[in-house]
Amino acid sequence: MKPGSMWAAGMAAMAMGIGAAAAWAENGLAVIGSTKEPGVLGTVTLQDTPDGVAVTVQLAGAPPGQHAVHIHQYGDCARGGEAAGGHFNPEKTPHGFVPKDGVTSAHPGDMGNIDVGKDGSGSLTVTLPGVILGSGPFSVGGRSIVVHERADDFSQPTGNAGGRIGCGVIVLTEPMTSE
Ligand SMILES: [Cu+2]
Repeated sequence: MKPGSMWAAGMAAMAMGIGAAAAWAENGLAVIGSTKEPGVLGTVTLQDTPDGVAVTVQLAGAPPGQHAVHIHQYGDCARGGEAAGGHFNPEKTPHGFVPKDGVTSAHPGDMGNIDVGKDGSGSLTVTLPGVILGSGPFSVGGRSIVVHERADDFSQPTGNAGGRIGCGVIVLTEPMTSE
């Protein structure tokens, strides 16, 4: 959708009396499951904001240390997470850290690392600028979130983060409203 038509859609929604933000600002959830048993469990909440997709990752049962978290191409966690394919990379950009590099110089789901403590739990809060859940070239709804065995060192092509220990598909959820 071109910026102009996005604006028009927003105005049309407002005219219909639907909350302007709720009309196209989607919410999402990914439930992270382990690729091995026993293993990592977690939830990822996602929300469209004017600044991009706001992401909160919460993990338990993970090996202590840093683990890369990325959005991968396909919404399929079969075969130990391999069915998720490679990094979602619509513009064939280098690997990076999208909060700093933007979608012109990083993959849209390059969200860096989560810090996991000795108790196996950790959280990561990050906003992915230029990314959207709903629709458009940088839309991530229906793709997957992969947690890797090692830290992302931001090297090419995918950050040298090793195997896939956790995976979850991003589904769109009912908007949270105050009504
Ligand atoms: Cu990855």
